[in-house]
Amino acid sequence: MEQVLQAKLQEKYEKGIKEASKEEIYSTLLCICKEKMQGVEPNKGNRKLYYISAEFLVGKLLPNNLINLGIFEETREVLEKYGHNLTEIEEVEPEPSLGNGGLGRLAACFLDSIANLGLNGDGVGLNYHDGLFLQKFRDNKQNEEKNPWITDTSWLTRTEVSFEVPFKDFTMQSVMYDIDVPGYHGGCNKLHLFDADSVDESLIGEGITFNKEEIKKNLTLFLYPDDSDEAGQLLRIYQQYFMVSNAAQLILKEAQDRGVDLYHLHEHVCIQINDTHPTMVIPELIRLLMEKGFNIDTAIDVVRKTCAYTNHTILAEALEKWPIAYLEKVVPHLMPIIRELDARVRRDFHDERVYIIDSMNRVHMAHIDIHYGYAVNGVAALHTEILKESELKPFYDIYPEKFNNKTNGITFRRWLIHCNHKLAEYLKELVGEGYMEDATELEKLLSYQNDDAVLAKLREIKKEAKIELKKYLKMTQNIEIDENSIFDIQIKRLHEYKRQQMNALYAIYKYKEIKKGNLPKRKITMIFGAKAAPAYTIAKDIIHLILCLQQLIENDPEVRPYLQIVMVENYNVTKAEKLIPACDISEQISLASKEASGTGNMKFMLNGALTLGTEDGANVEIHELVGDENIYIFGEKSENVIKLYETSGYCSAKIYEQDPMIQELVDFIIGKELIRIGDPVNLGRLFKEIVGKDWFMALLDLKDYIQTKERMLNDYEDEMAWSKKTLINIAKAGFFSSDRTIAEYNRDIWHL
Ligand code: 26Q
Repeated sequence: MEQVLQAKLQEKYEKGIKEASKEEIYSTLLCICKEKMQGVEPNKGNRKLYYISAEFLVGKLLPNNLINLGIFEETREVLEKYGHNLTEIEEVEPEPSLGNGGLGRLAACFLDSIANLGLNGDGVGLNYHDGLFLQKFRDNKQNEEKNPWITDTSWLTRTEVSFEVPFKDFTMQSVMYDIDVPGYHGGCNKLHLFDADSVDESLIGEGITFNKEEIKKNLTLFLYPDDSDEAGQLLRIYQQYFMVSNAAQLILKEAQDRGVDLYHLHEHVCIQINDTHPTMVIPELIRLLMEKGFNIDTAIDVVRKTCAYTNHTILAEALEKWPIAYLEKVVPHLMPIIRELDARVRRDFHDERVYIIDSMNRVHMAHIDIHYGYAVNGVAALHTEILKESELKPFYDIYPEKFNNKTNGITFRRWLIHCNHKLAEYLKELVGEGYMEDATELEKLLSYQNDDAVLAKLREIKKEAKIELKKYLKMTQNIEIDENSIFDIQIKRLHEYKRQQMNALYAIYKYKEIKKGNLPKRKITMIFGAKAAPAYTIAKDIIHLILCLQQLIENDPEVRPYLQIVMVENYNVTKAEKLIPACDISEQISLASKEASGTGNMKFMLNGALTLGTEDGANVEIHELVGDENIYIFGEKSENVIKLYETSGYCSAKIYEQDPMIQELVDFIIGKELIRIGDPVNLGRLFKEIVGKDWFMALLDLKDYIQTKERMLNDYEDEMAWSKKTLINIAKAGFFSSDRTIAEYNRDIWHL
């Protein structure tokens, strides 16, 4: 590495390693990685997977690629020898912001595991120039700014591949960019990101505003811009069709290049549809095959045997239903096919719940996937059960054989080896290197659960991670935190169902207790990180509440020694990598039945945090693995929550009126302390929402939540017992390796 780096730096900048700047070293390392990846054999196989997704939240690529190419350690040592620090070099890389949250990050973990397992599978998506917005706090509120992440030296490689994508009134020429995805065990796949040269960044005005009608210029500017109005929704349909038309053309081209007889396409190609966002690939492929001479029956048959669908949500508002009128405006050439697909459903089934086109002339995208794909999966055991038993029951009754569960996973390369190198090395000392291949070998750790020296070492590693986070927060936000406090962390997209507002009500509870003189044994540092969708008013109000509480407590000398709230600005993958290793309490407090899986819960567990959570998503499986003793579960069970919705049996106002303690906490939102700091409009609106509606039942679980968290804080004081619990969590985390998840997808769905 030393010689290669030296030679390259000389060639590019006429500098030695010692003299080179961080930026120069970064871009040189990038070139070295790119060249190395070009030399890696692409993974091969008879059947090739295309994982189509509107989001790939890959995170920074330098450390990831150095690890997977097996040159991370070497590089670090060489840099150190010349007075540089690899962590500081990593800072130079802008994080690609190609995803919102869980779904996009899952796609990135999957690409890593697909390559790691040597499977032949590429990702296909869009190259958003400014991705998801950059979050800035001003006056205790979220502001959105553009987030240009593509710089001169970038991991993207422009290819010669280009297609014509037909819209109603015009066609657009695409260009395909590739990002290499090297496997930890050699082999290499690609992430194909489609873009268009006509896209014009100068269209962007103040913040993230732009002309939504100028499709040729705006198509790939942003990830899911505001879809609260018609123009925003139309743009989303343009983006989706652009993505899938390119994907379909690429798939057919690659198949034909391989000499595949398209009548046997399904034997050579498999398409995974990541949520409904790429659903139009089904009618588009049918259309393209018919252009090549297929009759419609055969085209449908081949496509059905090629496509599989993953569902990531049961929230009604996230299940896509596009008005026919919108599709007619953007892709009228797909409508005859969609109508035919619907007609066939109506011929075979007499249940309007499974129709593709409903009585309000809306096209249900998930229904296309289920009827015209060969597999449907949920992302955690509970989620799949809910799909089968309630949300998608009429479909399960028709096609029981299509439904299967694939519990999510995370890549241990990024979420342990990279983000918590010290822990990874120590685990290697304890259980051997085998766990890197087979993560379930972490269970060997259980034999150390009563070993005081091991438990002490785990605490030491946690403390070091807390000190690292302290330095990072000081550097990035000029915030001082106390490494001797307990770190209680909730980081995820802001959504009412995830119930950050319930956590904020806990903070109010604790504030009041401290004011009364009931002091906690140890300082609590509550950390939040969350972006709210720009048009999601209540989510932004919750951010406002948290930021106001942060300020209130910061300026109160009575409370500050015992409680601190920190809202991390612009929460993203890079920040997650710093926060997760430092965490003691992992907040997974969604309303039971609403969080399909969660994947942050897995990352925290692997890094030795204990879960404070509801019986929701993959929390249920974590609970089963670690047992009652090693997790803190509270709240209403999902079947009861589902019943409450069915019977309209929940009334937050009743709880508010009948419970003085809850009333006191909720009233604080519009009390004099906060109104002095915050905006009465935002706080008043949030107060009204919680008392008058509380659709995700925060007040229902609030008491149990507070009590359980108090018990947890108490337990933390028994160092040995707590450390033993963290060890058991790490030991049981192997199941959540995305290598396991991908092996299951391959065994049951892809058959690559
Ligand atoms: C839909 C219509 C219009 C505009 C936007 C959308 C939209 C965008 C993003 C709908 C959904 C998403 C993202 C969903 C998501 O991230 N789901 C999460 O997926 C994770 C991986 O499976 C799960 O762990 C989480 O539980 C789930 O919330």
